[in-house]
Amino acid sequence: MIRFEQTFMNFLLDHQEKHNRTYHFLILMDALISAAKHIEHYYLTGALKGNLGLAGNVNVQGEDVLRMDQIAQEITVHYLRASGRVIHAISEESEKIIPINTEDGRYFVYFDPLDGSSNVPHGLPVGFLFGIAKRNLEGSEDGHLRAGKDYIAAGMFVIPTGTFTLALKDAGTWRFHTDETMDFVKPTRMILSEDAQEWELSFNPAHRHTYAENVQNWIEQNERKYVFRYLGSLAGDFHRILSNGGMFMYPAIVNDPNPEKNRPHGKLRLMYEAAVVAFMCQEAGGTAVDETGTPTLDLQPKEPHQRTALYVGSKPLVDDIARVLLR
Ligand code: FDP
Repeated sequence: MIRFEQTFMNFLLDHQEKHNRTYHFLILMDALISAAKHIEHYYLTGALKGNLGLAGNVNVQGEDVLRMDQIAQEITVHYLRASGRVIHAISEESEKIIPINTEDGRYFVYFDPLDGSSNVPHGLPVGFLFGIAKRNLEGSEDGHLRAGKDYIAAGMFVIPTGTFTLALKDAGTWRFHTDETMDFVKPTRMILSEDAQEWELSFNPAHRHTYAENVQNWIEQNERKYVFRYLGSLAGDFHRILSNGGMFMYPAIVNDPNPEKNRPHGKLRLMYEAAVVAFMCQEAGGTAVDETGTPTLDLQPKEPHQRTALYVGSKPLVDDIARVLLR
């Protein structure tokens, strides 16, 4: 007998019916999945086609734009537009908010179509991260800058591993794998491990002496208790934390010998990186805070590309470092 797994679309249909929801969200998710598959295909064959090199211009954060970033951006905007369900989108690759279907759209989408750019020239894992908020259907709407606690869903594709993780508000974080037909199948509920022996710590050790002193001290006192892993791609590193528990952190950089390199507000982008993983983490039983110990999901963005420091993972670990940060 052939064993068939439940497909993502059947899973989502069940979810929507159970909660008496519309089909619009399914159409949006179908668009995001089509985009991710399209990007994954380009990424897998990119080295061959010369798509993984530098494109020669810079993005809004002043970083080199890889051709693959531009391709991923174009693909995603195409599918979001075709879905007809999106009002505005905010993307790492576009300085301005991208108007899509401003009259009839239902959702705001915040995304980074290719996160972890240092992995791109090597064809190693990168992420496609997204958060979704819903239009306020009654009254006026000014909501394109939503805090993470107002997202209805957030997820990530780790490209090119064929994995997809989606968190649904108050309904858990679920992981799917690609089957032989390239469908995402086999929903597996992700709950952060409570077994501290499995926990991992993830941060860029090259920066550790540039962190605030209280953070450096915390690392010194705690690092030997856990396994250390760092891939340099938020989606990939967080993927491991969701499976094994522990904590990913990208603290504020405040003690760089070259003060120009300091990043007192952190490096990661709030709307399409930090809030996305914080949302997935919360639905899996974990939590996330910024450099002041404030929950990441409570941070109200003031501008689309706002940065934040991030500590995300198992609740006891994040709570422990939050106590130090609050001092
Ligand atoms: P990258 O700059 O390589 O695109 O979004 C930023 C991000 O990647 C994250 O994916 C990753 O966790 C982090 O930055 C890596 O930064 P460092 O190179 O400073 O470690």
